[in-house]
Amino acid sequence: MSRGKFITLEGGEGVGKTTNLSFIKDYLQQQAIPVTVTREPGGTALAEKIRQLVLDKDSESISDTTELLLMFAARAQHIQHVIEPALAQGHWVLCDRFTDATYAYQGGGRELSIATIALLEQLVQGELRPDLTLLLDAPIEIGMERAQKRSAFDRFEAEKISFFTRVRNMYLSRAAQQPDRIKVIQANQLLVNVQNDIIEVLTDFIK
Ligand code: T5A
Repeated sequence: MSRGKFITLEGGEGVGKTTNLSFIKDYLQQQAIPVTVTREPGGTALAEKIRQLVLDKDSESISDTTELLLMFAARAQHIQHVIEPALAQGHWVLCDRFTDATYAYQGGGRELSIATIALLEQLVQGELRPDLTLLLDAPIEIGMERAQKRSAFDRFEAEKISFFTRVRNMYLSRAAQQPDRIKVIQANQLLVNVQNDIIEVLTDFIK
């Protein structure tokens, strides 16, 4: 059995990752591809507990380094228990955020060392990297407006616009550096148009 492909969805707050995740799952399944859908931080019982800790805005203040290590602790658990077994079984893994989010939020947003993130990436992931990343990109105000309508802000969503500007810039600069893997999708359009753009990228990838 051949190993599955690893696809990640990335982008700022409220750009439509969760909405498009189920759309992509349905599309892949229509192509008779077995899919495992998951998310970060999270994806296992322990990693979901870590997610609650890092998203809770009423907890004690979390240092930037603690936040970074918690993201990779959750990821180590997720890779071992969900991602690697699914890929080995031939499933395509569709993941709502992965390590590009760490580069964007902890590297860009919190301005932590990129070299340190790269070191942790190597330690936790070994050779594992996404085969394809869909980066949903929209002006920050659009995403925040959508996120605000959906639910109360979590600890990240309560950050300032300057933080999200650094996050977005880091995502876009990674996409510019790795154009073969990271495909930018304009998320500031009608959902049907966003999904047409996604299908175009996926069709090309499946070929
Ligand atoms: N994080 C995560 C790190 O700091 N480091 C890391 O390493 C990782 C992995 C996780 C948080 O953790 C941080 C980043 C995050 O702050 P999350 O829940 O994954 O949080 O991320 P959020 O961005 O908060 O997820 P959201 O659910 O808010 O945003 P989505 O999933 O991008 O947006 P979605 O699909 O829920 O859509 C939001 C609303 O917009 C509507 C939807 O119907 C929904 O109501 N919508 C549209 N409306 C109009 N036109 C369109 N094209 C639309 N698309 C969606």
